[in-house]
Amino acid sequence: MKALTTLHPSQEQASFVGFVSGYLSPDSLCAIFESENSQELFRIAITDSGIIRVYWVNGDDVYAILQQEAGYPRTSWVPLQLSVTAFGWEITREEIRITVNHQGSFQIHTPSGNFELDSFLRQHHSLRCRLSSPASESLFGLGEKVGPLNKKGRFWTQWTTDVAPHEDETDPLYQAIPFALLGQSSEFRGIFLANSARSYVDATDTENLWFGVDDGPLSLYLIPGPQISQVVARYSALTGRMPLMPTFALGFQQSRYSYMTQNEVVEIAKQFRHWHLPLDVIYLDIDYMDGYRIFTFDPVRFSDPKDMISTLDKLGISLVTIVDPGVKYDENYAVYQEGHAHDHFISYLNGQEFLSRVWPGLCAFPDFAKSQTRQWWGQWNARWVALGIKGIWNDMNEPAWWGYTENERACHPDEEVGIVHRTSSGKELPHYLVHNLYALLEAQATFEGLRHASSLRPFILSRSGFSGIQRYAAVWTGDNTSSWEHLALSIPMCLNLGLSGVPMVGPDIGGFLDNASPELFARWIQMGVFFPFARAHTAINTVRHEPWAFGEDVLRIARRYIQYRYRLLPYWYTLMYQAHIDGAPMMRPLCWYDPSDKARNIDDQFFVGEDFLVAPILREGATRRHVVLPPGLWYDIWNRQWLEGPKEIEVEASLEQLPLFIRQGAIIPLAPRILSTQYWRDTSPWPASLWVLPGHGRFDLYVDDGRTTAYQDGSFSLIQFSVHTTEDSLSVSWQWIRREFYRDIMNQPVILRIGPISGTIHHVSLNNNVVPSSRIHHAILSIPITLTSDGKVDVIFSRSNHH
Ligand code: MIG
Repeated sequence: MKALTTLHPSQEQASFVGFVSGYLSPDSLCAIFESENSQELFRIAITDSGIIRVYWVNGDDVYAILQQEAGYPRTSWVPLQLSVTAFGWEITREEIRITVNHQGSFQIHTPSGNFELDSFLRQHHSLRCRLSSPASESLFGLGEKVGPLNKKGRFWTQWTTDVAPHEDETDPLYQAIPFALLGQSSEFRGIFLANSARSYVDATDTENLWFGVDDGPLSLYLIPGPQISQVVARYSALTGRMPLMPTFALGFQQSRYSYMTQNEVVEIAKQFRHWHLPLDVIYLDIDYMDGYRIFTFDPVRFSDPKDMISTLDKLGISLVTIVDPGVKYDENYAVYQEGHAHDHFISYLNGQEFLSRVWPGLCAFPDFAKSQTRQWWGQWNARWVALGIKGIWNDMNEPAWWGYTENERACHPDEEVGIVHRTSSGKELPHYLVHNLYALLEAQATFEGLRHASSLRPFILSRSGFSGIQRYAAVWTGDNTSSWEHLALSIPMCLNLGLSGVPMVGPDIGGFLDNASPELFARWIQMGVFFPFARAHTAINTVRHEPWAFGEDVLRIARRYIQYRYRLLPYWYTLMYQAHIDGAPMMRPLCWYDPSDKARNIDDQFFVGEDFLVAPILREGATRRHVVLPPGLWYDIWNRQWLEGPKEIEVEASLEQLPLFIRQGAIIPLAPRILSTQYWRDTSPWPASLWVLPGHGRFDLYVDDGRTTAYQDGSFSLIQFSVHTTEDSLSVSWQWIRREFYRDIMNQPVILRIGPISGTIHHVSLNNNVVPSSRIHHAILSIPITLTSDGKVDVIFSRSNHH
């Protein structure tokens, strides 16, 4: 068996002795370097969006095949100009200049970021190179990692692994996203290491980063900024952006390992309604199945799933079931029979089917590298969803396998080299080269199967993934612990996932392992409703995590915050649209707006969109905390006061209170009071109201049908709202930017709530209609307006006093 080694600085072997020759292909420069014992081929190319690719081929070009299979959006490459300079060869394309020197180093200058790469080294099959990065730069991204927001100072591995994070130590975890975002003040740049074998970013030397792969090509995409948002936009254009999910994905979700009977599930649903708790989704964990056979229900405990599903539907609750990739090795089981008969499973090189234990006992594993297998899997999922199930939860997809017998230890990367995948063209790929792609390809298979079967948007939740997982799935961060450390850890983890192109993320609210205390659960749910994906979940044999499980006080707190989440759903939905359009995460670090040294290291506060600054309580017993207010004017929702940043303050926060600040000039669309996203469409306009905070600001509200893919054909609307405030006047205006979908918002009054209005404001106008001064006497001014079908806007002054 081949040893997979990771180069260590002390083991440096061959380095390049000189540049030999180069030639231009239509879209790239091929440079040939001479190393001690071989010639090495590099390709350099530039995309039309200004991303530079440095590609060092190692052996077979398997990765090209993989990228096709993984279906990244196509990038077009632009022709280069080549000229010889005194020092080496220089490639240019408009303002981008790349200098390749004799020692095999690259200097790349772009108007929005520079890269210096050198020390291209090889040992056996592993390749590495060095990027210079001043110690003062921060390192973000890298997907799902423990530790603080800034990832400098440590060695990070990308190898999808089923392991629960232990405090601040465990690496790697479930996701492998080899994307680094580097920079400081107003200069950020990104590097995507496009390789699905084990790879690493070594940031232990703070002046340099090493990028390395165990096998396959060293394929680096250098992504200029200069702003964080621009790097993320470019990176997400390269690896794909999230489609819109059904609105229930933004609702509150409840899970447990496991709800054991359908009566229990229905009971949980009724309890939510009994306690007036909004809820959109209930999850079925592995015990719903018949002997852990996927795509089956236990015939006794879940004897009438259709009845259960229709009861849930009536309560506005969607059912999502777990689907693990392991197919039980059982010759009387249809999924296994079909998979076996049609060669859908991973096998050894000699063709023998690979079997390993997971929950069902011995299992075979679909080979998602093959398009026929993806289609087959997609069809099983589509048939399953046709029962009325609303989404698929993919767990154990690193993939997790526990060995052949009880005594055998779990597989180690080194032991996975004997297993091969086969692409549709019949090409054999050793598993270790594609390991990190398993969950991505599974999600792709599921997504495409569901898309094919219906015009409803698929909902998939995945534990594992690789760069691009956002195109198919939301991600939860796996088996965290019910501890204060893990509560705090989930902020930088989810922020960095967002910066790594994955906007729809969240942890298990309350923590998975161990028992949450009432106080921890209250603090967690307060914070958790401000994460893009908000689901409470907990492990077998732990205290329950339904909101009423911790007594009345916690129930009241949970209800209040879940309700708040639901009021903000139109805001969240517009954020999801922004993520879809330009890759912007919904949950953002402070440095997204303020790249100062100070803000770059803050990871116990975060933004939701541009307007909400959340500063959760993260310590046991704490009823106050330190808050860093960024530049600007902030409205403290508890004290109802305006605070001016930049400034550091201490705030009080009883168990009921989550410190929350709203930006001046924010325009926040609000939903009516609803218990499920399934309800509002039929009963009230969307949004029901807009809260306008005095100041200067703009918000482009996005509206569509919330559940089908019609938006992809242009069936959506955008309405631009803006507010402008002077010492004594305030004006709000709005206009349609696009009006292709309006059923829910047209001709129904929407309440504008403007305020708090200071005493100095005497003139208020709405789309140039002056509000009679007799009406401007409330701290919050409420005025119903209608957005009419002809695209104009009417202000209704005749209806009075909505407070
Ligand atoms: O080996 O399906 O992370 O959310 O409840 C554990 C049972 C398997 C791990 C998932 C967790 C889920 C659990 N699963």
